[in-house]
Amino acid sequence: MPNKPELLTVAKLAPFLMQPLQQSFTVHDRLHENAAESAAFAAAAPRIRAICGSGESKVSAELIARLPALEVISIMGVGYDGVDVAAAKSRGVMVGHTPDVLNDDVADLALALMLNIARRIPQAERHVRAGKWPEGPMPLARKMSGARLGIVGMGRIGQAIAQRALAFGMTVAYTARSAKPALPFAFHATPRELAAASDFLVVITPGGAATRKLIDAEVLRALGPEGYLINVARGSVVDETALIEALRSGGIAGAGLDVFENEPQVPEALRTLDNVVVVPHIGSATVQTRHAMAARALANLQAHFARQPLPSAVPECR
Ligand code: 8YV
Repeated sequence: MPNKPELLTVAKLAPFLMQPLQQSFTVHDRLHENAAESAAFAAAAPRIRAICGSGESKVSAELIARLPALEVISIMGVGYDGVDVAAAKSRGVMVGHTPDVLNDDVADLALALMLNIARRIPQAERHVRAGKWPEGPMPLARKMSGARLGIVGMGRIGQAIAQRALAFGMTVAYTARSAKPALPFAFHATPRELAAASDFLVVITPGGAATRKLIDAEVLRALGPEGYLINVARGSVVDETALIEALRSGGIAGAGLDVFENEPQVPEALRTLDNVVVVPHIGSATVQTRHAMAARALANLQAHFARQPLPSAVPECR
């Protein structure tokens, strides 16, 4: 089909998104990243009308400026902190994302990390696999049920985490940009105050400039030697250097981390300290959820090229 709109991908996309994209678009797969193909990118750039990427993708003002025909950016992820939305908006470029369909998975992983770090499940598993059980039992772990949970960011995923925590008999409190009086949970004005009142502090706030290093040395000090930090948001929200220091010195009890400042690089300390559980940004990584996210990312593009509003435009573009 000669008239398919041209689309640039800015992430390695799963085949179940790439295949339908290729049916409707002429796809330039990460052509902008490849220095050897810079002439090919320069030639295609004036015709590129759409971008598709993942939650971690960078779509800078510079890239947007290089694409004069760009109309729409579709992110397969709820987070779009890598997209310069202001630059897109100033050019009238729409930005879409994929909220809601991943709430359950990310909330499930938050609880899984809490249980894993508190009950020391990875350590216990290594103990058995290494044949050490006959040498003696594991040290006693930390009970999670009934403990105090603090949630940083009380959006859709934060509320899904709260719901699950209630089933564990936990008391739930939160901090957010503003209090949500309809929710039956205590509001704290700052992460520091929330941390001081929490046994588990779960971070699930959007990334970006507004939340950069929101969880700093002071917040970790308030969480204290009995407290656990869980991050299922963005690595940028936590001061990783301060976190490593707190984990090394016993300033906090432990951490469960799905996200990191410089993915896929994980600092050696976080890979080797015993009071840390690390997983490679798998919050939404189930077959069911990733398929649902791909369908939403595709629906945003299809709606745009059918001259319809995006079914899930980011709030700034609604
Ligand atoms: C994925 C995410 O890592 O939704 C987000 O914001 O970070 C994740 O679900 C990714 O974007 C999948 O494409």
